[in-house]
Amino acid sequence: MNAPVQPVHLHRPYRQKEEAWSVTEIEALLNLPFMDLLHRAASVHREHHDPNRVQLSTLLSIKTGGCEEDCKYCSQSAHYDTGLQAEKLLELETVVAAARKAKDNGASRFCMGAAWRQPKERHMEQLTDMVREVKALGMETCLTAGMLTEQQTGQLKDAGLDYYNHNLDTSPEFYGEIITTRTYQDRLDTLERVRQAGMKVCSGGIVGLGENRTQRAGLVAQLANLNPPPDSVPINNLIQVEGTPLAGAEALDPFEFVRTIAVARITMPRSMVRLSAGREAMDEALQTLCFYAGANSIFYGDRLLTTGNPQAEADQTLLAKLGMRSMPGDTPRA
Ligand code: SAM
Ligand code: DTB
Ligand code: SF4
Repeated sequence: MNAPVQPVHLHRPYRQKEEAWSVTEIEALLNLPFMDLLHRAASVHREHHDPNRVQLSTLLSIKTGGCEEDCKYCSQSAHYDTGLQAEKLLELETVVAAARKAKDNGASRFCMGAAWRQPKERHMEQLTDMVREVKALGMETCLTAGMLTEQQTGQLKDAGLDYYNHNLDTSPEFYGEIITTRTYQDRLDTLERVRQAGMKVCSGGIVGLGENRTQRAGLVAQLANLNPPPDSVPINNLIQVEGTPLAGAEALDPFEFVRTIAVARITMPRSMVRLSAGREAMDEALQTLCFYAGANSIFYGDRLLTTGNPQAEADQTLLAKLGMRSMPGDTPRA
């Protein structure tokens, strides 16, 4: 009788990588048969996290639209006519009320997003007040507001900011096709300042921009080779916004999205991998595949920043069906 054929790669020990991941290695992972890739990702996930737990973050746009940057996917860029009404920075009370509601609904982290190239000096007091008051509710705090100076990271850290979100978005090679108003190095520099100030880094990317598989591997390599890798890694699937240059782009194959989650999990075993923008267009089965592939965090609440997200009740129903529970904060196993 013939012995069953065992694929060699499944028997290689899951290494605790110290050396850098190459783009070629990551692309080889992306090229694996789907079942092999998922099995490997799910195994890494179980080694480091409880696979039945998911972390819930709620987003609020605290300053909407009118952004100077030209990110081709974004509803909030002043470079494109998306019909979005620009708004000023929200009042403290409005933000705190939204955070309280998010907490009551079961979110553990409150993420505040501002459509800025970088915060101005005159905004810092309002921002730090928001961080302080949200933190006082007993929630984890996260902010995304563009590039930061060293002084600003210090101010935010002192106010109690736990996480700063600043995405690399795509690979260095493809980046220039999507954003021309700030460089990849600008983004890396902000992440370094966030880390130096002692805050946790939330950094991920966006797929479905027209990048190829090598370029998706390039994004994951950049993230995984940060030392240490980001604590949170949001993987966004492009939400096509009318009026942006990427409206009408060819949609990414859903299995390719799941593959991207899986390689993020394998290459960043201890990080929280967030199934981020684009969930509203995914059915329950596809989201479940993402969880199986190692996603263990979602944006929770009926809105992202300017676009929709699944209703909180629908998410609760899905999690209940899957026997998954929300977690109070980031609790990796090791
Ligand atoms: N202005 C800040 C910045 O870019 O650093 C923060 C807000 S920005 C909206 C945060 C991230 O959301 C982007 O880096 C991108 O990955 C994601 N994003 C923005 N628009 C999106 C869209 N239409 N579809 C999917 N993800 C999107
Ligand atoms: C991230 O990576 N995704 C979130 C959060 N960080 C700020 C934003 C998604 C935005 C989706 C488009 C919108 O709602 O405007
Ligand atoms: Fe501005 Fe952020 Fe949108 Fe880029 S992604 S246009 S920086 S709000």
